[in-house]
Amino acid sequence: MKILIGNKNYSTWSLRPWLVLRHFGFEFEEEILKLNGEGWKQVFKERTPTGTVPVLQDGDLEIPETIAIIEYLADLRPDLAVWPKDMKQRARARALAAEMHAGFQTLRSLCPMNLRADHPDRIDLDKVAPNLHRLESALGGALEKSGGPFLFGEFSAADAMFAPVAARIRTYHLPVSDTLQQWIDAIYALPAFQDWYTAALQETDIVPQDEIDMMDQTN
Ligand SMILES: N[C@@H](CCC(=O)N[C@@H](CS)C(=O)NCC(=O)O)C(=O)O
Repeated sequence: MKILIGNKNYSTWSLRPWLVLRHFGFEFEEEILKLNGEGWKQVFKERTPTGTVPVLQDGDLEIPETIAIIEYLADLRPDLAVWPKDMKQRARARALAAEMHAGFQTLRSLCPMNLRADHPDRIDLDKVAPNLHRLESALGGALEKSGGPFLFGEFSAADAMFAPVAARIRTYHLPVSDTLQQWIDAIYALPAFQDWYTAALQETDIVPQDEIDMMDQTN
């Protein structure tokens, strides 16, 4: 099994299924397709079905969508709790994952993931307030019910889906409750996340569209 991913410093969609692969102990290879450099878009078009990463390759199967990759991994190993074992908890976890996939647009566009960076006081908090408010109720609510440290107790695909949010909150010093902060600390302490983060810190490529000093500020 092989996963094509983007630069670890920047690629939020790659981080999510990679965390599931690593945390749950799947055997896999990875290849980074850089989201920068001359002709990178052409490389993406040639190497991936949708012009985007991540892509999971398993024999003749090629899966280009994050949630579908995670579902495939959960199907491959039903003995692992990729999603929570309890059916109702699983439904809640999948709802959160779907909300992350489709929502939080302001946070995603104004606060690109940039693991190497530290950018306090750069974000207009009024603009991201509705997204932060929803994070507090969605993630905070799950954490209060489960008692933590992760959204449904043990680390699951729901946490993987929101891991880039943890990174954004940390990089841009966004204000969050203690409950959310403890979850962010738990994400950063997860060995699988640490592996990704350590590799991200060693990267030197710059993706201008994800650098707050270089990106289009007209949002
Ligand atoms: N819907 C896709 C989104 C994937 C995506 O947008 N990936 C970004 C990298 S984080 C990408 O490949 N961007 C290249 C481009 O937009 O040209 C998924 O869920 O996996």
